[in-house]
Amino acid sequence: QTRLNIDYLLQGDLASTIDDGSDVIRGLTQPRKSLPPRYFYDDKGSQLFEQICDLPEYYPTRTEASILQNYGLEIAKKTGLCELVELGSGSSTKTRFLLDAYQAIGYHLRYLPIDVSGSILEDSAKQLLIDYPSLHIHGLVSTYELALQKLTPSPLSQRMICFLGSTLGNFNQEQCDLFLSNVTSALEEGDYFLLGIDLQKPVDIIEAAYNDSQGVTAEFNLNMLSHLNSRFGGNFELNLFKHRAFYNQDSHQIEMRLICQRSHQVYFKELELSINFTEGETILTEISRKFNLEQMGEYLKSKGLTPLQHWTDSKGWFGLMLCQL
Ligand code: AVJ
Repeated sequence: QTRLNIDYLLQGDLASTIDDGSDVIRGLTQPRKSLPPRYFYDDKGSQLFEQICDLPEYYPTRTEASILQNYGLEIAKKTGLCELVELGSGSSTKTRFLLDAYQAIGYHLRYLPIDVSGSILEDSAKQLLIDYPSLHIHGLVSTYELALQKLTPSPLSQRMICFLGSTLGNFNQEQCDLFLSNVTSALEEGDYFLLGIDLQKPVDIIEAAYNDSQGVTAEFNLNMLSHLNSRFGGNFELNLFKHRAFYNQDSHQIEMRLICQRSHQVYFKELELSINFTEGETILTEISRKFNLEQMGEYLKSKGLTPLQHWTDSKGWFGLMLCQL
C-alpha cells in the first residue's frame, strides 16, 4: 500500500463544468467587475502567498501558527484519532503542529490535503511523507466545492475538516452559507470542523497586512492577471493596473482591488471574450472578512456545527474554533 496518492480532479470531465472560465466571464461582465480569489493560486501565486505569510506586517499566519502550536495537543486529545481533511492546504506548514500532536499521542493519521495548486501540494506532500513516517496522504488537486462533493465517508475513523488561515473570510455571506452546507454534507454526526478566523482589530494593523512595504501583496494581486492570461489566453498588461487594499469598517472586511490606469480592452482567446476597461475602474479580487468569535459561534450553530471550544492568542487577534456536527 502506497503512502501517497494524489488525484487531479481539475483535469477530469466533471471539472470542465467548474473550471471552464464561466466564473471569470460572470465576474468581468458585471457593472462592478470582480474575480474569484481562487485565481490567485497558480504555482507562482502560491509561492507569493508563502512569501506573504513571512512578511512582518502579515500577522495572521504566525498568530494562527502559535495557537496551533500551543493547543494542538489539546485538540488532538479532544477529537481522538481522526481522518484529517484540509481545505486549501498550501504548504501545510501550520498543519504540522496538528500532525505533531496526533503523532505524539501515537495515532497513525490519514491526511487529505486539498488545494487548487498541484505543484505546492505535491512538493509539500512528499516532504511530509519523509518527516512523518506513519502518515498516509491522499491529496486532491481541486476546488473546495468539487473536493467536498467527492469525499466518500471516512470508514475507519471520525473525520475532521480543517479550514485554516481565515480563508472563510474570502466568502460573502451567501457563499459562506453554501460552503458550510457543503462542509456539513461531507461530515457525519460526531465528525469535527476546525476553523481558523481572523478577528476584528484596529484598522491600521489590518491595512498594513494587505499593503506590505515590500510590495509582495501587490505582486500577488497582479499575478492573478498573468494567471488568467495563461489559463484563458488573455492579454492583460500588468502595468496597466495598480494594487489597492482598504478596510471597509462598515462591513468589517478588507477589500482588495486592481485599479485600471487607462482605458483599454482585454481579450481572452479561449473564452472568445473582450472586456472594456475605463480609467479608474476597479476589479474586486478579494474580500477578507474579519470576524467576532461570539457571532461566529452563533452562526456555526445555526448551520448545525456545534462549537465545542475555541482558542486565541494573547492579543486576541486570531481565533481557532473546534466544532462538531
Ligand atoms: C489566504 C484568504 C486568508 O485573506 O488574508 C493575503 C489571502 N490576500 N494577502 C487573506 C491574502 C492578501 C489570505 N487568505
